[in-house]
Amino acid sequence: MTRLTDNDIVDIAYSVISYDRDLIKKTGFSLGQIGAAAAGYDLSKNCLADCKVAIIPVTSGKGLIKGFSESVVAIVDHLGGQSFITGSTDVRGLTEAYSRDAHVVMLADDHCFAAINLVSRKIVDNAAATAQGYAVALDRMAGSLHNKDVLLIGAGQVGAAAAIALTELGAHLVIFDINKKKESNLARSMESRSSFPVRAGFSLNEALGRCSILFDASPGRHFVTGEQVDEKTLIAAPGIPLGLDPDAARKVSERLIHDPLQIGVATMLFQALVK
Ligand code: PYL
Repeated sequence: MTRLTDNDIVDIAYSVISYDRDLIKKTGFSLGQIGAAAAGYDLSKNCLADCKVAIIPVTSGKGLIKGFSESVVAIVDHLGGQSFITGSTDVRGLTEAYSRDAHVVMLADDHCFAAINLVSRKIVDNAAATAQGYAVALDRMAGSLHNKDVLLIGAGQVGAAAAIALTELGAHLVIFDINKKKESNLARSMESRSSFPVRAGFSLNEALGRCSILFDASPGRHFVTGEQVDEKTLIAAPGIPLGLDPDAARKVSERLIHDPLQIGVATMLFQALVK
């Protein structure tokens, strides 16, 4: 998982409303609707208003990321939750969350970003939640992924979770990773889950030539060029940094879903609340 920089998240807190408007324009669905759908959470039956969420800053490893906790608060509050950042960090912050009757805690070190429901004991991991939320967003943007070829780039933690989520949405997977062993391992592991052959073993250029619907779960920067995308390209790109080079990003901008935290945090919140 690539560690975010303060620059990656600098504008989240003040732009979450315009971000959501843009997401609705691209997919027809809001951040809340996408996160709830990915979690199987019925927005009509529940409300987040009485859900207190404590965000606990964690100083371990490379330490705090400036704006990280504030960004998570902005996303949770935009969705209707009541969130606060604990005054203390780390363990004392956890005791504070309990003493302030938090329902859910959210905290991240350099290896794991988790949401934990203190009542139901449900544990949610950001990597899997991000993959599931982005798969739903791509499905909505494509009108449906059922029986459509989707190129999944990246066979790591997010890619592996995305492979399952995309397959469950009916996508026909083509899998690419620069590490061919990881690529073939993921393809093989997906065979039993998919009613359609899972394809792999292509060069990136061949794979991009076969699919117009892309899911970029890789940490690679700018490896997809403007010549490799066109007016039919749809891309969901949870990977940080963005895999599209500036020319490709410009060409696909209206059909590109890419954010550093929003969809992952929204999906985590709703998944933490579902039994
Ligand atoms: C959760 C993000 C998504 C992509 N990479 C993950 C990352 O940057 N993880 C590190 C988060 C560290 C947060 C720091 C703080 O400010 O509490 N411990």
